[in-house]
Amino acid sequence: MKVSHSTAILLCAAIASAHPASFTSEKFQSLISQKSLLSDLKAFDQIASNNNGNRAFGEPGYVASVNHVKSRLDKSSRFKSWTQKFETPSSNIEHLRLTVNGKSYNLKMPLGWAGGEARDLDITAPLAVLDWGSPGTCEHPYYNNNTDTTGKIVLNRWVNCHNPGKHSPHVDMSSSSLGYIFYEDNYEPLGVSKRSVPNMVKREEHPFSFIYMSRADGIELTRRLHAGEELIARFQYKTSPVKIESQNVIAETKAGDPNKVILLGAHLDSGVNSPGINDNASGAALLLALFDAINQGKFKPKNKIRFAWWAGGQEYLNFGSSHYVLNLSKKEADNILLYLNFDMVSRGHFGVYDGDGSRYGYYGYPGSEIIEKLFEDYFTAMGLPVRPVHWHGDSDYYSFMSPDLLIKPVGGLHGGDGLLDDACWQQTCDNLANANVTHLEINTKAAAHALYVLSQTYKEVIPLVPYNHTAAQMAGY
Ligand SMILES: *[C@@H]1O[C@H](CO)[C@@H](O)[C@H](O)[C@H]1NC(C)=O
Ligand SMILES: *[C@@H]1O[C@H](CO)[C@@H](O)[C@H](O)[C@H]1NC(C)=O
Ligand SMILES: *[C@@H]1O[C@H](CO)[C@@H](O)[C@H](O)[C@H]1NC(C)=O
Ligand SMILES: *[C@@H]1O[C@H](CO)[C@@H](O)[C@H](O)[C@H]1NC(C)=O
Ligand SMILES: CC(=O)N[C@H]1CO[C@H](CO)[C@@H](O)[C@@H]1O
Repeated sequence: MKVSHSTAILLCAAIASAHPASFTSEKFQSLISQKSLLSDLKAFDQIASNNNGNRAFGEPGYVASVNHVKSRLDKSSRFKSWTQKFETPSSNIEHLRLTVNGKSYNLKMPLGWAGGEARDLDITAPLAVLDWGSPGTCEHPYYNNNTDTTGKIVLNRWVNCHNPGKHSPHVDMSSSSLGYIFYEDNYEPLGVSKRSVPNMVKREEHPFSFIYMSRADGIELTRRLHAGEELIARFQYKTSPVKIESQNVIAETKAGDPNKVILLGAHLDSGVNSPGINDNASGAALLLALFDAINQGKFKPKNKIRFAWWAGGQEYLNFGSSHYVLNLSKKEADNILLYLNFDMVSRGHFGVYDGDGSRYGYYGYPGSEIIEKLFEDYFTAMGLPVRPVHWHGDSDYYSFMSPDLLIKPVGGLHGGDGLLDDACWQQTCDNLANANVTHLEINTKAAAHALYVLSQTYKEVIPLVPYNHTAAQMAGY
């Protein structure tokens, strides 16, 4: 951590002068109740059970989650709350089929890969397998240079390094193959989605890519190809464009300076095959517990506090938060002091975003290091081990630290990466039993402490950053 002495002194002075001695961070934290956290987690778990086992973006379980949050906020006289509706281009997958020498194989389409436009493919071509020679290692990735993939449908085994999504060998996708079907050496893909949304992958290079088959099928076909068998594959894929309607839920304190807003957010949706209790009902419940604590009226924030439950987490490219940011007026954007994000906070590590970049070299806007230190000091004082968290760009903070969107001090908590830290990540077992409410309570109290301090500070401590509207417009949402 790199925080100058002068900053630290300023921070203490600002806090001391801003709040009456009678109401302390400890008092605010004592208003956080494990009961509130547990009852919200139970509600989200029940919502998933009642809605095909998920609370995913564009699905009925998400709508029910929105309604739950709204019902929690509605009665408050201390908060103003509203929803922000928006539409996202998406596509329905009508069919996705592979037959090889007449036998059909199941394919899976990870969420986010299909794109939002109409597609209708029916391709018959020889099947080839990328020959990696000896297996690549995570430390020494290498390229496939040996297979002629021209005019072929290519089967590609990906070496899974630490967790799904992190693959070692670099696929040379510039070849003139017709498309790629993947399987992974040590895990099964997480299931098929019926819908998908546009993403950053340039699909123009190949008619299709990022479609998975099961490991067993992939191994079987690879063995046959290596044995010299000639395999003819037919790939059929049809999608039609649709628009997904969704909404963010937002609540802000009536009290506090409207020109200095502290924004806290968590994505409210789950993955497509999961109740999403740790990911990320935990973050949603953390915000609701803070809302409850403030709603008791004992705590008078100096800066305005705004909570956001975002539609569309990482799987949907943070659509909810990026829509929110791109829809802000210049004044609204300028008034945001900082953003705190909470993602997967009911188990795993006490993970604090690496605001100053001292661990991973990628840092947030000035002020982010102060937020990191606040959280770190809190956990350290409690004798709890802190783990700095990399800014992978895979959660809603991205919209608040990206030069193309909004550049604000950012921070928050995140318990760990994917399956490495949560064996139930994005799966059906990410249910109530996957959450550790004691862990969540500790994280919520840490958030209460940070919020208490930050909502009392002056702009000398956390600078107000003028928002550059031109830059945001140029991002072309
Ligand atoms: C294989 O291809 C990669 C990427 O095009 C290149 O960097 C590498 O040097 C090639 N290796 C060999 C042995 O040709
Ligand atoms: C935000 O969206 C709403 C509704 O779509 C629209 O009325 C408003 O003008 C937008 N504001 C900005 C600043 O884009
Ligand atoms: C729950 O979390 C607390 C705090 O991190 C930890 O001490 C406890 O061991 C956890 N319980 C289980 C069953 O993992
Ligand atoms: C705002 O962003 C645009 C585009 O990046 C840039 O040209 C301009 O200089 C910026 N304005 C200010 C005041 O920083
Ligand atoms: C459903 C969803 O979008 N989950 C995301 C939660 O956040 C982590 C990292 O912050 C992502 O890896 C998950 O995909």
